[in-house]
Amino acid sequence: MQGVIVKGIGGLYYVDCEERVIECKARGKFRHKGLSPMIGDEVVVEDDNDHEGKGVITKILDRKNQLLRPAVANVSQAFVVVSSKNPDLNVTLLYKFLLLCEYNKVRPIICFNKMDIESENSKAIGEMLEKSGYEVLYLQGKHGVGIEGLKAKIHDNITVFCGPSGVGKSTILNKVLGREVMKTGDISNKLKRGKHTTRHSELVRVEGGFLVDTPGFSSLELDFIEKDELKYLLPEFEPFNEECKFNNCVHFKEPGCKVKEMVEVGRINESRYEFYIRTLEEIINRGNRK
Ligand SMILES: Nc1nc2c(ncn2[C@@H]2O[C@H](COP(=O)(O)OP(=O)(O)OP(=O)(O)O)[C@@H](O)[C@H]2O)c(=O)[nH]1
Ligand SMILES: [Mg+2]
Ligand SMILES: [Zn+2]
Repeated sequence: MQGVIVKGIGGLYYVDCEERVIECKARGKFRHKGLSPMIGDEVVVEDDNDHEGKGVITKILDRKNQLLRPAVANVSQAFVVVSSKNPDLNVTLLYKFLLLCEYNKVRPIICFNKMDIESENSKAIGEMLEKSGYEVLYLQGKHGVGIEGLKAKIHDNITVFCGPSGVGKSTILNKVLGREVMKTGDISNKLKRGKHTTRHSELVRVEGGFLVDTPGFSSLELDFIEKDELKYLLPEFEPFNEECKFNNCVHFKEPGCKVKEMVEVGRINESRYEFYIRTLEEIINRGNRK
C-alpha cells in the first residue's frame, strides 16, 4: 500500500492511503541510515494484521525536495503569509523566507493578510514585490476576503502555509476548508505578537492535493547557501545575472556590473539590493570564520 504522511507525533506517523489513515511506526532501518520519515513523504506501508488501523512504514520514496522549517517533504508551493500590523511586518524575515523558497524550488505566493487593519504599507511593499517578480495576494482571512483568489492557486500537490506566528495562517486555512479544522489563537495584547497556537505541521486534504498548516517562526538561518548561489535566488536579478562584465560577478564590488546598473536606473529596487548585499556579506563573513 502507498500513501502520504499527513501527521507525525512522538514517533508515530499517520499515513493517508486515500480511503483510510493508518497509524504507523517506521522500520528501524531508516534510523540506521540516518533517514527519518517526514510529513509529505510518500511511503509504502504494510498492514499490521493483528491491529486494525495500524501498520509499519517499509519504504520512503525519493523526495522531490525537503524543507526544514517547516519540516515537510515534496512541497511544490508556499503561501508565505505576513501582516503589516499585529504582528508588525519583519521585511528581512520575509525576504529570507523567499530566498529559502527559491533555494528549495518551492513557488512562493506572498499573502498580505489583515488588510482590514493595515493596508497602506502592505500595498506599497506588495506592489514592489510584484514588480520584482513575485506573486502577491491581499487577504482578510478573518472576513473571508480574497479566499477565492487563493483557492484558485491550489492546484499543486502540496502547498504549505508559512510565516510568523499570529499572522493568520490557520484562520485562512479554515476559510479555505469551510470549517474550523485548525485551532486559531489571539495576538498577545502586550507584545502584539502571535502566541504560537499551531504546535506541529499537519497535512489536510483539499481537492486534488494537500495544504499544510505550520507553526509560526521568528527567525531563519540561511547558513547553507553559498556565495555564488545567492544571486540566483532573487527573481528580479534573473534577466541580468549573465550580463555583467565578469561572468562570476556577485554584483558587489565588481566593475561593469549590470545588476548594480539596474539598481541605479531603478529597474531593481534598492532596498532589495541592500538586502542582497547584507545577506552576501553574512555569507562571506561566515566563510572567513571557518
Ligand atoms: N484583523 C484581522 N485579524 C485576523 C485576520 N486573520 C486572522 N486574524 C486574527 O489573527 C489571530 C491569529 O490568527 P491565527 O490564524 O491563529 O494565526 P497563525 O498564523 O495560525 O498563528 P500561529 O499558529 O501561532 O503560527 C486571530 O485572533 C485571528 O482571528 C484578518 O484578516 N484580520
Ligand atoms: Mg496557526
Ligand atoms: Zn554583477
